[in-house]
Amino acid sequence: MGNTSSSTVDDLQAVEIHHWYKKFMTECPSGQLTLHEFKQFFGLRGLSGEANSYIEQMFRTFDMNKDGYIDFMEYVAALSLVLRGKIEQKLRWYFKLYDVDGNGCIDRHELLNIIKAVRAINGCDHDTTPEEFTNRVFDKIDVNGDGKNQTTIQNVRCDIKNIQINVR
Ligand SMILES: [Ca+2]
Ligand SMILES: [Ca+2]
Repeated sequence: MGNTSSSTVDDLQAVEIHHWYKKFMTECPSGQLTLHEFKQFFGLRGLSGEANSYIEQMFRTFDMNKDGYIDFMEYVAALSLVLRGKIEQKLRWYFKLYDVDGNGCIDRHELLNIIKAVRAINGCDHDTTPEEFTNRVFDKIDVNGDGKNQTTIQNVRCDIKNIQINVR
């Protein structure tokens, strides 16, 4: 009954997951991605120190059970978050990614490092220096202007979309 009317969205996702699974198993036959393989997977070589630590931080946020590997389930969870996640979920993820020392606040220094890293990876020219850009973003998100040079997830919430677009 009604089994011929499967939803297009689900079909698409199944096809997509299959595609990603094939890619994953080709690049990583063991089914567990190490940090080194993770970098290869995304074609990242010869990164600067800042870019490297950004990638390592990203790896840690994907490795949800903290065993030092990204397995297929973690990989799919990460992909679906990046590709389809709701803004709130993405926000939490980005926040975790940016909050390198995990103290629940993003300070200016953490933000600067991320911006330097993203620029190093993207490798294109920008009108502003990373420092100028960081200050501009930070002044915008530090809405309570408490001068602590750090921001919490509440402050970032309203503006994360903007930041993502700008950083790219
Ligand atoms: Ca893991
Ligand atoms: Ca922090």
